[in-house]
Amino acid sequence: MMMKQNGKTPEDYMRMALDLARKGEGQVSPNPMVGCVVVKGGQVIAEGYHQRYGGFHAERNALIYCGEEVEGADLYVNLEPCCHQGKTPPCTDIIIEKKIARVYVGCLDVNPRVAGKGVEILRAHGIQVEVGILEEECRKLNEVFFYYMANKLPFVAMKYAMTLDGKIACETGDSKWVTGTEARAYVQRLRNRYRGIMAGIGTVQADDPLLNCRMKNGRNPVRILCDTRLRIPTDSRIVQTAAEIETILAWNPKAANTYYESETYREEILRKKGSSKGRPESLQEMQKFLETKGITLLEVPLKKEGTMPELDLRFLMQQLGERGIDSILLEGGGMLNASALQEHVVQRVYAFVAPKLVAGADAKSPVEGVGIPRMEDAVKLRETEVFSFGKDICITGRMDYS
Ligand code: AOF
Ligand code: ZN
Repeated sequence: MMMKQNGKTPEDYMRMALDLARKGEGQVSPNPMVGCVVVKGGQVIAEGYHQRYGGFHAERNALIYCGEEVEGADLYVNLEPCCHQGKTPPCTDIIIEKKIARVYVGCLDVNPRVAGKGVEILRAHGIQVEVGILEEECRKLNEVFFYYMANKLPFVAMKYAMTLDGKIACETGDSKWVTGTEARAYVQRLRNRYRGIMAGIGTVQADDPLLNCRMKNGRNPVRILCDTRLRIPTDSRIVQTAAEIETILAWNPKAANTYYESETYREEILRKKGSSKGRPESLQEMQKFLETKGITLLEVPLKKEGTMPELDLRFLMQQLGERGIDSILLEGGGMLNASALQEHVVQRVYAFVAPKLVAGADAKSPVEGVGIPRMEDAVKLRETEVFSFGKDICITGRMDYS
């Protein structure tokens, strides 16, 4: 497509590349979102983006059908062109082959197979390369990719919605809805963007959520539930839909065994027998039941033992990272959120705030657990931003644990 683009700066073209890159949101994980714009004589003569995991990279998508007309053109790309043979051939090859004169790079890659070598190769072939156009925006767009590449751990974003007086539900437990439709639509977009979604078993028991993505053309995140003692209701919507939506249950066999052998559990089964038939009585039966429903059981050691056992979330994150889960939207209750914060597994917060108050000392707040004693030692956010969604606002920022 030919477009008149006179009078534009490198930043303007990089912004176009970023807009193209965003079209891959939710489709490319754990690869980065990358967009590419090719400009000659003040006109955009080609463009492309990374459309899906395993597919061609942005640069190749932009250049593949170009002929001699691209000779001497400028190329804008938000991430350093790769120089390795991966699932697709190196992007540096096609840039050299098509005789591009100048390459404007948003930010360098951190993938050790690339990391500066892409730029080096282009320069060695006489191509002029400029690095750092809108660098901050480019790094931010792929914050998940950079974090996962460097740490092999999922990038976790804690998301919650609260009233102006800091409650996520009324004293009665009623919570539908704290925020309005616009804010909730944005949460659906986050569910599409993040590879996994995490909640605690308390949330499943209280709300029976689906934790899916209801955005048009959206993709369901992998559902990850922290269920130390395997207490998930067998008739919950999560269990009933596990055949269609990938579901991982993180649990601890020892804690579960103690629970299944306890009086409490026996009583619970007896009490429920009439209404909810078929709940397996033994732990082994329960494991088998969940597996036949399509749920993956992931054994995790305990961080805390006792009557309220807690999973080692750092261990869990390592396991999830190894399974290719690069990002997780944490929609936990107060306890899970507190543990995640204390174990420093959270990298970003999305706090939605609705301009209303419900009061009540017993009304739940977003992060509970044991608090930090001194205000001075509060976990702080950096690079904070505020967005409006209808009457609600969203405050977001990166955690600063230093
Ligand atoms: C992408 N899309 O547009 C660019 C990427 O798994 P592969 O073989 O497709 O290679 C992925 C790596 O390629 C990725 O980690 C990043 O370093 C580099 N650039 N990747 O998926 C793109 N330009
Ligand atoms: Zn590439």
